[in-house]
Amino acid sequence: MSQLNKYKRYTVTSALPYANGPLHIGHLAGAYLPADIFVRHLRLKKKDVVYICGSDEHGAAITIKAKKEGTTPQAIIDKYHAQIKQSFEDFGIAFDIYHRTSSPIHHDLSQEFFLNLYEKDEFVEKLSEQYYDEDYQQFLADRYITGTCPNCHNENAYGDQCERCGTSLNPTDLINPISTLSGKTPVLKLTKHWYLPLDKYQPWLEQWIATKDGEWKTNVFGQCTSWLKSGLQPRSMTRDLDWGIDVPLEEAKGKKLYVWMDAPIGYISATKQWAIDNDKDWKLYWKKQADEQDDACLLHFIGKDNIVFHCIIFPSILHAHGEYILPQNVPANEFLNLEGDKLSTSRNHAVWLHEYLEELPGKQDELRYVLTSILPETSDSEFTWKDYQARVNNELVAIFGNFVNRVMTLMHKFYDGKIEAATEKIELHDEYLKTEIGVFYNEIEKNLEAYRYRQALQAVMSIARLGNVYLTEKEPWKTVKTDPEATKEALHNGLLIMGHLATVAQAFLPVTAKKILGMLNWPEETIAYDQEIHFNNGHQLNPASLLFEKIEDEVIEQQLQKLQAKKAAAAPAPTVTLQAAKENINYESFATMDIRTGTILAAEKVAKTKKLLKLTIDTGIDQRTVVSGIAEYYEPEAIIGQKVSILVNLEPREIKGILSQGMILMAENSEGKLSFVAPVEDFHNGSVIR
Ligand code: B3M
Ligand code: ZN
Repeated sequence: MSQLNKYKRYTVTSALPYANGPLHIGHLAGAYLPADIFVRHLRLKKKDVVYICGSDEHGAAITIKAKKEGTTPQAIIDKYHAQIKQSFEDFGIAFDIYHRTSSPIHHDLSQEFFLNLYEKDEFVEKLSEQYYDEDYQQFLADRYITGTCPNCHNENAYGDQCERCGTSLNPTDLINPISTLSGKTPVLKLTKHWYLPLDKYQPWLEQWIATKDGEWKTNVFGQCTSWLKSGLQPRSMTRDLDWGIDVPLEEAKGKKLYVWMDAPIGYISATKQWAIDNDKDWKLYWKKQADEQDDACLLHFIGKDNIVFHCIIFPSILHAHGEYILPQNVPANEFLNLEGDKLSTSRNHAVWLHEYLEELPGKQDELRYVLTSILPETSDSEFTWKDYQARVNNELVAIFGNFVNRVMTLMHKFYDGKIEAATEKIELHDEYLKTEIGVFYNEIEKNLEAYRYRQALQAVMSIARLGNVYLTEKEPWKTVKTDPEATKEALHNGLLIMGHLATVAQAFLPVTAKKILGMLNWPEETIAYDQEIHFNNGHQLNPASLLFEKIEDEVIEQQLQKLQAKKAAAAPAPTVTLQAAKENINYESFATMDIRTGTILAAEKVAKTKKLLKLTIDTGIDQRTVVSGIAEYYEPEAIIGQKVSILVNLEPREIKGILSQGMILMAENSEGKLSFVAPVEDFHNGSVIR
C-alpha cells in the first residue's frame, strides 16, 4: 500500500443501502464487510479514519415499495432504516455514523451542490415531452405508466420495459398508456430537466481514470474504460417526482433531484453530521487542502452495479464543484451467489441477516469468517451452507478455537490460570516464533492494502496453525512431569501467540478477538498492531470459554430446507397475481377470432433480438410466418413439430422487418412463464378452436 500509506487522513464510505428492505449476506459481502475489515485495519495502524454510511431514502425504489405495501414512503424508510442499522450493528460493521438521506442537513447540502453547479452554468437545460396524470397533477415516472407493448402486445408493459418480451421502451412507445395512479390515460406535457454534461467531462475523466491504471482493481478499471469508450451522454439530474429533494429553483417547482445525484452527496452530509456530533472538522475529510499533501484519502466500497455512479458520475460532480477531493480508489466487489443461484429479494432467495442471527444467535463472527473466505473480490463467488459448515468446523473450531482452548485449559489445569515467571514480565523470545509471526503480520498488511481479504484471512489462520504446531511439538501436557520449566515456557509462549492472534483477529472477527482479550484479562479493549505484547509476572487469566462450536448436520439441513420452502412460497400465490378478469364481451366479438390448431415446421432466432423467434407454421390452411416473443423460453430446435393454437385472422404486421401473419397463443402463469396451448389429443392442423 505504498500509495495508501502516505495519507494523513482516510475517508472510507460503503454504499448507502436503499431503505426498502432488509439486508442479506450479499450486501454484507459486497460493500460492508470488506470496508469494515479495511477500516478496522487502518485503526489498528492508528490511522485517522472516518467510516461513513447511511440509508438511501429517495428514488423510485422507495416509492414503489411503499405503493406495494400500501403505505407511505416515510413509513417505509423509517421501518427499514431502523432494521438495516440494527443489522449492521449486530454484525459489528463499525461505521462512525450511519446517517439518512432524508435528514435536513443532507437536503441542504444536496441543494447547495446543485446550485453551485447551476450557478457555474454546468447543467444543460432540455425540454422533452413526458406523460402527465391530470387527475393527480403530476408527471409519471416510467414505472408508473403501463400500456400495451408495441412489440409483443403484452397489455401490462411498463414505461421503461416490457417484462414479457424484454424490449426496453420509452413511455411514449406504449400503445394505450395508462397511469397506474389514476388508471386513466395520461397526457403528454413538455417538461424541463437539468442535465449533467458527462460528454463535456469525458476528456477530463479519461485523463483522470488513466492515472488509476494498475492501481484500481481490473474489474473496476475495465468497466470505466468501456463506458468511456462507448462515449458518455448528458444525464438528467432532475426528475418529475413527488418524493425526494426539491430542486432549488423557482422554475423547477415540484421537481426533485435525481436519486443518484443526491445519494453520493450523502457521504458528505453524513460526515458533516458526524463532525458536528464529535467536534471535528468535516472539511479535512472531503475538501482539497491548501497543500495537496494534506488531502485525505477517499475510498468508496461498493458492489459492481454501482461502479459507473462512483467512478464517473459522482467524480464529475465533485470535479465540476471544484473544492472536493476525488476517490483514490473504488474497490468494488463482484456478486455473491447462494446455493447455485443468484441472490434475489423478490424470489426470497437469500440469507437475511436478521434471520441468521435469530436462528444462529451469537454466530456473527462465523458468518464474517465464512464470507471473508469467499468474498467475490475478482469474480462472482458462492455461499453454500455445506461450505459454511465445513469452514466453521474444520477451520474455526479445529484450528483457531482449538489452539486457544488448549492454551487456556492447560494454563488453568497446571497453574490455576496464573502466570508465574522467574522474570518480571514474559515476552516472546523464541526467534522462530517471532520471525514467523512477523511474516504473517506483513502478509496481512500487504494483502489487505491490495484489497485481497481472502489471502489476508489465511495469514490470520496461519498464526493459529503456528500455535497448534508449536504446542504439538512441545507437548507441555507431557513435560509437566519431566521438565516443568519447559511446560511453563511452552504455555507462556502459547499465551503470547494468543495475544498476537487476538491482535490480528480484531479486524476480521471482532467479537472473537474481544473474547480472547477477555480470557487473557488484557487491560485494554484493543491492541494496536505496534503494541508490545507481554504479561507481567503474577498476571491472572480469566476462565476459558469456548470460542466456536461445531455446526451439526441438522442445522445445515434446516437452513437448506428453509431456502427451499422460501423459494416455493415466493412463487406468487395466484389469487394475488392473477390478472383481473376483463370486461364482458358478446359472443359475436369472440366469434370474429379465427383460431386454429397448427404445427411449427421451422424456427429460428430473429437476428439482433433476444426475445423473438421466427416461426413457420402449418395452419392447415397454409404455411405462414409468425414472429413470436418466446425465444427466452424455447430453443428453436426444441420446438420443431410442436402443436400450437394460432390466431390466423390477426392483421399481418411487420416486426423487425419480417411480416408476421397471425399470433401463437401462449398460456402465461403467474411467474411469467410461457407454455404452448394445443389440443390434448392429436388433431389435424386447421381444426377450429371455439
Ligand atoms: N442505494 C444503490 C444500491 O443499493 C444505492 C447506492 C447508493 S451509494 C451512494 O445498489
Ligand atoms: Zn413486449
